[in-house]
Amino acid sequence: MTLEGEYEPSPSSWVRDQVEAYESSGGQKGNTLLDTGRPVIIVTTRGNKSGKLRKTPLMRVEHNGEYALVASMGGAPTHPVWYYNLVADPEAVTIQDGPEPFDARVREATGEERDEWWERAVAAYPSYADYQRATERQIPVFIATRR
Ligand code: F42
Repeated sequence: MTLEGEYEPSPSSWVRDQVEAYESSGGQKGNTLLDTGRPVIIVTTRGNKSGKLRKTPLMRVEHNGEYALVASMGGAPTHPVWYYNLVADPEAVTIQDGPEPFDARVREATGEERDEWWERAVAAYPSYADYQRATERQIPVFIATRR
């Protein structure tokens, strides 16, 4: 079932603005990370406490119609909150990569599968490797598949 509910914009103005630009232009604007020119997607999750919809731009890491969602948060010591939202409900997720969002489900990658996706993630956005070196936690990688 498509994710429905009240949207609570991010407290970070640059994240909020990027989501607004992306959605209002059908992915024509706000579709890269700042001046890197690297593409982003918009991921919607449900807040695991508030129940509100949270929208998070993430780097676009796509392979055969599936996507990696990399919980890097710039190499911060803790996981981003959206990581916990997805752990709480792996089916409560939509992804927008272009004009229309689609419903997805996620699973956290482990072992060889994570290694393969990590390589793709670093190819798409090399700074992920720096982020992993900057933190002691292993950066989680979800694989998102269309429902
Ligand atoms: N972050 C990444 O981790 N990986 C990426 O590849 C990535 C790319 C990227 C590209 C463009 C861009 O603009 C941002 C990018 N970011 C990337 C940053 C990303 O968009 C997020 O800002 C970042 O990962 C932090 O995620 P967060 O979920 O921790 O967001 C914080 C700032 C946030 O919104 N917090 C909310 C708040 O109000 O403080 C809470 C959101 C929430 O889900 N709350 C829950 C609820 O129930 O509503 C519960 C909260 C709780 O207390 O547990």
